[in-house]
Amino acid sequence: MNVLLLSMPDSFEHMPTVGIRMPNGALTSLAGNVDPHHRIAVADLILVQRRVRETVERLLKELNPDMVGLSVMTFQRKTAKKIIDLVRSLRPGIRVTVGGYDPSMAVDAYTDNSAGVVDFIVRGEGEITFRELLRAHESTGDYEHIAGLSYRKGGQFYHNPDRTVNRLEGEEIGLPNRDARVLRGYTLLGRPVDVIETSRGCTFDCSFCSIIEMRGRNFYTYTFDRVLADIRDACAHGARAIFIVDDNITLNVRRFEALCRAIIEAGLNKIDYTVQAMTSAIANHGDTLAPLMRQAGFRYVFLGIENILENDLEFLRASSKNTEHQNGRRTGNATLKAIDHLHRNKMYIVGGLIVGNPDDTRDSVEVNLEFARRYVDWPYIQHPTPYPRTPMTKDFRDRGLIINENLDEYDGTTAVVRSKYLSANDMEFMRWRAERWMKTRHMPAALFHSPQMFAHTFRGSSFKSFLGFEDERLAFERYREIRKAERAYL
Ligand code: B12
Ligand code: SF4
Repeated sequence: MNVLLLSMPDSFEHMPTVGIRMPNGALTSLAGNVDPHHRIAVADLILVQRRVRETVERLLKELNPDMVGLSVMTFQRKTAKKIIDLVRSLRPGIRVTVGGYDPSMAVDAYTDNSAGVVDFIVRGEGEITFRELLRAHESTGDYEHIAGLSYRKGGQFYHNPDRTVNRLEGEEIGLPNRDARVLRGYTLLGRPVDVIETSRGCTFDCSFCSIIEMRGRNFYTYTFDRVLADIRDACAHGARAIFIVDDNITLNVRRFEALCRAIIEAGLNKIDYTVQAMTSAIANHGDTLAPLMRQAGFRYVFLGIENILENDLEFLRASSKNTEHQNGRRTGNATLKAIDHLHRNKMYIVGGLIVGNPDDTRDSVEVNLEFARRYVDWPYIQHPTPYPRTPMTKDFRDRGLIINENLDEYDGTTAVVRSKYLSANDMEFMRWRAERWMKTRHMPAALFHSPQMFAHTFRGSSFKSFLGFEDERLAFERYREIRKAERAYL
């Protein structure tokens, strides 16, 4: 069969495509795990953000796929529908499969056709389900035995039982197939970038995170041999920077340290690595872990600080992962210590913070912004966003604080919920105003590699607003209008 896999073109404020265009790891992993006789192509539409329609049309013509698969996050649902409509209008008989976080967490939106008319929904982990789906499709057409699959038959949808998450042991999930990519131009601030995985899952249950509903509380790891082979393959395909997409690699610190050693021993430490980390793991083990990370080539660490106020951390259910321990006793928030370890080992901190929780006031938002100003190198500040089936969504809904149901604005930097004391618009304005300047101050390197990032960061601003002759609210409103127009990808 000919199969075309697409990731959506939608990007969000902290990942502007002028400087950052990362591949979707799910699609190459699917491509690496179908039977070898299929002709499979992967197109990351983030690479052609302003040419989506032409690119999809061209690929349909050149590849003549029997099946198109889309990987969709919630804020991309509207774009996914437009792409599905386009594909169906050009090839009415084609089969459409969707997978990823949105189809898995909001199945109904795909069965009632509101997100486009689809034939198959792959819920949860996809490699084995998709392989079995293609097998069934070209043989019997019977789908009822395939765990994790929802399928349309005779105008009705059927939902098979969930698939148990894979333990990642042995060779059941093979390496990604990067040769399947048909578009070029991945970059992380001027360096060719790729993504790899070393583990899946997390045992925490932060209220804003989709992971627990997606796969339960568990943590499974790939062998180091497989991880090193994956890194080598990424390098052979041109990568000089690697983003490790693990949900929470710092859950097992001893393993992470051993992995750093393995990377060093294999001579794969000339690559710039980026990873997501918990503050507690870095704070509590930084003496040994941080120097090893540095030696292994880690350069950017996305730190899940979430919030520096204890009440907010409790609301986000993120207290324990942000707690420092000494001699087995809890000694307070781990963030500063983690930042210190990373900075002393010359790594940059991408500071993940969430502002705009139900009890937030102007002061509590400002305290967090001030913290980011002082301590993080690249701010990654978001507003709480009620993604399908997260515990936080229920909290916000029960309290009547969700003010915007427009899902394409659920990108993390648009405030779609208000607090008891602050409007969503005020919160977003505070974050937007503070964050632009933080980005310029801390990262001359980023602006050097991609000068367009400066223009992107300050879009909406004018000379008058820079000089203080114009109310910044006007620049903010212009920015929002530009952002709205950007969201129309086709
Ligand atoms: C790594 C990561 C990123 C990286 C992305 C790198 C990249 N290009 O892949 C970065 C940091 C850039 C990022 C950014 C964002 N992310 Co993110 N990210 C993740 C993370 C940690 C892992 C995703 C991953 O690659 N997993 C490994 C792959 C192999 O697994 P997978 O994606 O689940 O795919 C499997 C299945 O879902 C399925 N599948 C997926 N697609 C398809 C398609 C088909 C056809 C089929 C059959 C199956 C299938 O099969 C795959 C293999 O098993 C998750 C989860 C988490 N714990 O936080 C969040 C997560 C996916 N991100 C999320 C969000 C919201 C975002 C942002 C909007 C910012 C934000 N608010 O956090 C931006 C948007 C990015 C953009 N386009 O601009 C949300 C999505 C929630 C939702 N309901 O949509 C998640 C779940 C985190 C959360 N908040 O809960 N992210
Ligand atoms: S620690 Fe990270 S991956 Fe784990 S539940 Fe919290 S946000 Fe999600």
